[in-house]
Amino acid sequence: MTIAGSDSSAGAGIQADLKTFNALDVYGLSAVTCVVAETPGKVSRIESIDAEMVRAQIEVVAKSFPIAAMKTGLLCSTAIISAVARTILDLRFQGPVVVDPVITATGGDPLLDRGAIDAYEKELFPIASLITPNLDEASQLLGRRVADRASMEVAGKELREKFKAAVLIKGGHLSGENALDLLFADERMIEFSAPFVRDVTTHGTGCTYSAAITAELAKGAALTDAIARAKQFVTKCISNRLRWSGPTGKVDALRHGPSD
Ligand code: PXL
Repeated sequence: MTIAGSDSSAGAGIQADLKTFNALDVYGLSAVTCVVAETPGKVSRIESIDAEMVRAQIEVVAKSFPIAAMKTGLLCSTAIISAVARTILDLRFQGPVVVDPVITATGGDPLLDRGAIDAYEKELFPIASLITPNLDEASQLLGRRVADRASMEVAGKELREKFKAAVLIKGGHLSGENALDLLFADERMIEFSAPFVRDVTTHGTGCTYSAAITAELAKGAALTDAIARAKQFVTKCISNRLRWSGPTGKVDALRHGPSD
């Protein structure tokens, strides 16, 4: 199940999550938190769904379906973050919960207010199995710049200890030729690396990556296997990207194709 926002351009958000679930052969359920009117580089408007309505979507599907794993994406407001955390607790959900702390869009537009970060830290991270910040999100969570491998290592350990969850820090194109991510779990640090694909507008990679991890966990994979497979999947979605020439120039989208 994904609990996330709707992206009208369909490369990120619940659309990316559901396409990813489908490509990886798991049935996707969804609870919508907000509706975002946007194109890949620019958010033009966001409207939040009432927090009680978010709770209602999660509760009603949990009554009928055996949910194997959950992920959260854009939660939009402090009230929704709290409602999602409380609902998951009230359901006594026992499966993996992947929290992708979406704070800004790929184009840099803010998607969350500052108070919301507190709600993440106090309510949602403590019930997460895995938290997946990118460099920007890790910097905002720690209040200092996380921008190289050394600072990723310190940040990952600190976040893991603070929230008692596994933490995957996504380094993006930090290391030049490779996209490097570091997992901090069970007192260990594990590297995941894949060739960095250039010249693609990569809107939605974070959503796709965390959705793919969630799908693999739902199928029963161990955390490190789930991340390794998800990274391969997201790299493939980027290399196989779609491209059109639209009214305002070129527009790219991830191809959430089948895994092989
Ligand atoms: O990529 C972050 C993101 C997540 N969720 C929704 C979005 C975006 C980015 O634009 O629209 C719904």
